[in-house]
Amino acid sequence: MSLDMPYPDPAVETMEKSQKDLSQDSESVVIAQKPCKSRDWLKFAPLWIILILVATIGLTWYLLEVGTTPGLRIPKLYACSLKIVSHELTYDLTRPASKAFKTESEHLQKLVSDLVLASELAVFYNSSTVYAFGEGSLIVYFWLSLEVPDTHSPYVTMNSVKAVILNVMKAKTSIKGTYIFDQYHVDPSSFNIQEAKWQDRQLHSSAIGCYRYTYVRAGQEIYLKGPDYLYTTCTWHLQGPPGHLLKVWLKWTRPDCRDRLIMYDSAAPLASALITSHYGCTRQEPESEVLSSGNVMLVLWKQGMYNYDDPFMLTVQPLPIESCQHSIVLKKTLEIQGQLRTPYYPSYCPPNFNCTWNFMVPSPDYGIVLHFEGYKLTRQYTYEPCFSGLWQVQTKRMCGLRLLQSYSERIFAISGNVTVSFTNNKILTGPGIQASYSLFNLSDPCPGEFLCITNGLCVPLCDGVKDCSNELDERNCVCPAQYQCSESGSCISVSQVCDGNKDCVNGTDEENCQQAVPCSAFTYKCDDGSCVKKPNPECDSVHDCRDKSDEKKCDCGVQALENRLIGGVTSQEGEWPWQASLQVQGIHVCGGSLIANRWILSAAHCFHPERFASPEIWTVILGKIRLSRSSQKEMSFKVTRLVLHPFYDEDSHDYDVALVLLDHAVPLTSPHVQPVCLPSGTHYIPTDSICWVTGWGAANEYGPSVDTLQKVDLKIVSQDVCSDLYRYQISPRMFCAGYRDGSKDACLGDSGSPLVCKGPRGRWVQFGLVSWGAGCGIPKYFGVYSRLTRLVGWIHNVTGVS
Ligand SMILES: *[C@@H]1O[C@H](CO)[C@@H](O)[C@H](O)[C@H]1NC(C)=O
Ligand SMILES: *[C@@H]1O[C@H](CO)[C@@H](O)[C@H](O)[C@H]1NC(C)=O
Ligand SMILES: *[C@@H]1O[C@H](CO)[C@@H](O)[C@H](O)[C@H]1NC(C)=O
Ligand SMILES: *[C@@H]1O[C@H](CO)[C@@H](O)[C@H](O)[C@H]1NC(C)=O
Ligand SMILES: *[C@@H]1O[C@H](CO)[C@@H](O)[C@H](O)[C@H]1NC(C)=O
Ligand SMILES: *[C@@H]1O[C@H](CO)[C@@H](O)[C@H](O)[C@H]1NC(C)=O
Ligand SMILES: [Ca+2]
Ligand SMILES: [Ca+2]
Ligand SMILES: [Ca+2]
Repeated sequence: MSLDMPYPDPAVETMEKSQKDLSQDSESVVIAQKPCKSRDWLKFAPLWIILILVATIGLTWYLLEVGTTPGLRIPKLYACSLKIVSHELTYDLTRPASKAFKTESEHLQKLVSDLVLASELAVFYNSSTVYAFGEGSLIVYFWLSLEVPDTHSPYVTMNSVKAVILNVMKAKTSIKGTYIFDQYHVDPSSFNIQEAKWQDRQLHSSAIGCYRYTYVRAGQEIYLKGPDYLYTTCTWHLQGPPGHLLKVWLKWTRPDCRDRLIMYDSAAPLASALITSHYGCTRQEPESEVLSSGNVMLVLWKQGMYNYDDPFMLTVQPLPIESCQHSIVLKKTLEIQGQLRTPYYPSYCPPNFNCTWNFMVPSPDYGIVLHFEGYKLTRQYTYEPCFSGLWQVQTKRMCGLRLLQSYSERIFAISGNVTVSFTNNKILTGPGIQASYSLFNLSDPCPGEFLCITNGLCVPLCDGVKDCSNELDERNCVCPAQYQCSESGSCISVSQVCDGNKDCVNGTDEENCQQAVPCSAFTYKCDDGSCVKKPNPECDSVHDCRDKSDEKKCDCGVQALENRLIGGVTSQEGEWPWQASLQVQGIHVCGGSLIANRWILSAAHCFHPERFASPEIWTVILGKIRLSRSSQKEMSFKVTRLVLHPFYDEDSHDYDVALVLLDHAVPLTSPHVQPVCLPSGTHYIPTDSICWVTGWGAANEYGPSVDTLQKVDLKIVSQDVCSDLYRYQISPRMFCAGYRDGSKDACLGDSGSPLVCKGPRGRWVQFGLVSWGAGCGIPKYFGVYSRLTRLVGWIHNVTGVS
């Protein structure tokens, strides 16, 4: 299609040609003056001899200076800008096709060529081409093209070119400090030069037909008009006031497009100035805010599918460049005291910036912990460049790295004044970075827990789950996943603690059951932060916490059928009142569970395929037993929001949990629709406990579902056995359940369906949800479930319910 053709600019072409002629003239200025008519040569003998002499000297100089192999010439291209203080930007100058643009470009190209030709670079000069104008008072943007013999190429660098041209301007400045050429007064200090590639220039000219210039004043936010669909490429040249950077807000508005938006920290699409490139309509980042380092930015659009509507919204806003130097005086507390943030967080990191934080530590007993989500620091051993920022913590240099995990950097203070700095030398950036900071007790960094040295996090010690990647939290445990009697050192089951029977020799397992004790892997944390020794003290009608918080929020996990055990595999009405059917176009796709009056818990992988990612397509049905038939007890809901765990990893299935927000609150008046209980983070379920999984058995949307809600009892498998079977695929966020011989169909429950265990007083607690597994009924292969005790923190944070 002809629309794809690069925009032909006759002005630019002729200018380039004339500049080339000009440059050739200058290179061969001596040789070109050879006499034209040979028979007249005697007449001009003295002049001729002089000319020969001059030519010889010139040629010698040329060979010595320019190189012995004049054949190989390296093209060099720069994107430059200059500020013309004597002129103002006019509307016509923002339109490359206008006559004014053409006239002004020709004058200014002459200005540039004169500058270069008056410098040591004269022999290398090829052309200069004005490509844009900007405000302030008139900024001219131009390409400078040189051709340098390969022997000289290493010496002609961006910095040397800049210095040489600045010298010419400075040598000829007026009293006012400007360089004057005809009627133009140039501010030499404004000279800006960036390395460019030939492809950058081609890309730029391919978009020139759909070029828009926008100036945005301080305090203003401008909505940028969408692209012109007659073209396949458009550019927005954005400019703000000096001393400001630009923030571009981008929101993709359609589910189906493949448009691309590329942002540059320059006025031309220079690969070396690329800030970020966004593919359209992926749900990973429906909305983002991108910052430039200065007051110029270029946004380039490339068409995906043909659209009648804009698939995105764009605004631009200038923000004052803020200094990122902070002094923080820390208080004597172990609580979180604040956040370190990149400028204008949660905007993207600006290109080329640095931040410094000076912490005053109140006493040498403390260290500082910086806690990151989805980002970690790794030691920089050599001085290789860092791709996501360089950190300096006291004397240690570290590179930032984005990953789907949490991480804490623990700083052992050398003095009371700890300096942390962050530098982003790259142009290519990503989402802004923040870390919370707090103090930790140097002699007891993780009270009741284990300090995992590989990620700086405190993890449960000797609870049977290898939380730390070096597994040291489960090494050398005297009583792994058990309780150790203090008097004899012998091990008893955790469920025997505070159960009324003396199981340790002297009965220490029954002591201090009503008092606050140091926290550990199976103690329960009350709302006031104190810990009680009794495992799973919630909702057993005994006040175990001083603040009685263990007996609050007990309206959950109650079956409609009073503790009546029903045989078989088909469920009865009201047996699992939290069970949800998540449907798309009337077809059951995944299971879920009601956990609060507007929230359904399910698996992240249910929503991961692109076509299942938007909330609008989903319907949630509660109180359902038979898929084929609706009953009066059923309630149906639309979905307003899907929240996948931010660390969910499609390949490893790690963090396979999602929350579904219903369009209205569930009326909890019917015993057939009731929420299930969520476990506490230290909820204890012994290995070999029998728990239940429910569901309609659809393995995927095409897989067969059974009509009536099924139930199956399964054994909880120890984490070691599970890991042995699946090798390294089992993370601390997973556990196995099933039978060694595969006798029971462990894949009966559908993805996202709950695995529930019976707690005290017949209350059901959801311990897991169906995630993945090697296959159904295969001997020795268990089903793998998401371990909710490791995920409830996130669930509470998102739902605001605790
Ligand atoms: C020099 O300029 C001409 C056009 O004027 C262009 O065709 C040629 O490729 C340029 N050479 C380099 C190395 O940029
Ligand atoms: C940090 O940034 C400031 C300006 O924001 C600059 O003056 C300073 O030189 C930078 N320091 C480093 C170490 O890059
Ligand atoms: C802490 O140290 C930094 C540099 O190491 C220094 O700039 C700052 O003034 C110091 N602050 C105090 C309060 O001593
Ligand atoms: C640090 O922990 C030790 C050992 O638990 C304790 O004795 C000390 O009081 C704690 N110090 C602070 C400042 O909290
Ligand atoms: C356990 O009780 C016995 C007798 O009551 C006593 O002799 C022994 O010292 C006690 N052991 C501990 C560790 O308290
Ligand atoms: C929950 O939010 C709190 C406060 O914002 C934060 O400290 C904590 O790390 C979050 N927990 C999880 C699991 O996201
Ligand atoms: Ca552990
Ligand atoms: Ca006991
Ligand atoms: Ca209790």
